[in-house]
Amino acid sequence: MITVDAAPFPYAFPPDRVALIVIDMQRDFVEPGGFGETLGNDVARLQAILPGVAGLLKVFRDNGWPVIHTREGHRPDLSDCPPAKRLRGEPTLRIGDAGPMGRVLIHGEPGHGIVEECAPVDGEHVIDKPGKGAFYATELGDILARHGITHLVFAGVTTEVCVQTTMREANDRGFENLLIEDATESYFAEFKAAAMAMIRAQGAIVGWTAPLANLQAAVT
Ligand code: TIU
Repeated sequence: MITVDAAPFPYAFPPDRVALIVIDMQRDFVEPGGFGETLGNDVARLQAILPGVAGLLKVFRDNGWPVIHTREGHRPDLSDCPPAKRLRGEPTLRIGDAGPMGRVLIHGEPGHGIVEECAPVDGEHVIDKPGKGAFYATELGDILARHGITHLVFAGVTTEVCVQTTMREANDRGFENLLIEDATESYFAEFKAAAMAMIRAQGAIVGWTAPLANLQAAVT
């Protein structure tokens, strides 16, 4: 077992049963002109974690541990996008509308792609998901079972939406979850802090959190 100094108490994982899940590091969330900005958010906040996510990817790649990337998005005909999702609120552009990075949150459009700093490499899984959680309507559960994974390390955006939803889905499926604090971000500083507090409250009710440096120290 490898033990990481984490909150609310140390996180131990078997190195042959751990995988990294990087949630939705897409141009649509991180760059101006995409889905995140259409919802009224300042996307610049999210760019601060690019070195953290890259550093975390390096830890997993150097050790040969599985890496899974997710992308939130929909088919070009929107058949997998519930009207309730597309019509909610008053965004400047709706899902499927043409924007500066192509059609918003649609498979294959420039905005749907993962940012260069976190781009998948050969052998890594890329999961396309229509929802906020990465288990809903995807092959993620099957992939993890095939690899014999029991422990999941999480990164990506946004902390309280797709990251927290996926961690809760994973927790209910029996996975032990660690969120890397400087490899996740929200459009709202207070929501990131609250989500991390909720995850580790009540004796790690959803999982653990730790800075990247603590994981790096544990694996060297
Ligand atoms: N809006 C927001 O904070 N997030 C999302 O819509 N998706 C993800 O978190 N990926």
